[in-house]
Amino acid sequence: MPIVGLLGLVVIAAAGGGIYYYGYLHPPCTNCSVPSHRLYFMTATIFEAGGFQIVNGAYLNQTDAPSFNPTSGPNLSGVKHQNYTASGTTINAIVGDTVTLYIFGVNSTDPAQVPRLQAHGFSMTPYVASGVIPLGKWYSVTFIVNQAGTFPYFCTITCSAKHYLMVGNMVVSSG
Ligand SMILES: [Cu+2]
Repeated sequence: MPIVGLLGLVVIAAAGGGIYYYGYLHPPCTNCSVPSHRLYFMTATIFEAGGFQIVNGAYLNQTDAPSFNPTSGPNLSGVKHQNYTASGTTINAIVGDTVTLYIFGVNSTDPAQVPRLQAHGFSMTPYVASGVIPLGKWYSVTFIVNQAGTFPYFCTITCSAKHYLMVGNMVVSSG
């Protein structure tokens, strides 16, 4: 791969004789044939109320990740990113991608939710051993995918009678 493919340079302004460059770690990804940093926005609630749901996806077009805190979630204001439609439960990526998941824990009103539930869990071998998604708050994790294949993820906390169905997949292609 030519070096410019790894470090895309965009001339932002040449006013006044000065030339300014903005360096991307990767070029902005429009069809994603090169590794990118993907953001996935998800919700987690008991299976009877929807289970894991992907709300949206985005390519991050800057080096720094959005600021994040568990109460307000990711802050995308001023962050260079490109949204793309993502839904269902399948996280898509290609080998070399950095993937950041933002998952909000939804406190279900469905009586199937076990009493006094505090959180859902998140595990996806080999990338996430044991995450905790508190109800009413955000959980985030970032990892780099380094092999093609299908990687199941699942909730690790017994949250309803159909807890075992609270699952999804990450499908990684070789690019
Ligand atoms: Cu759960």
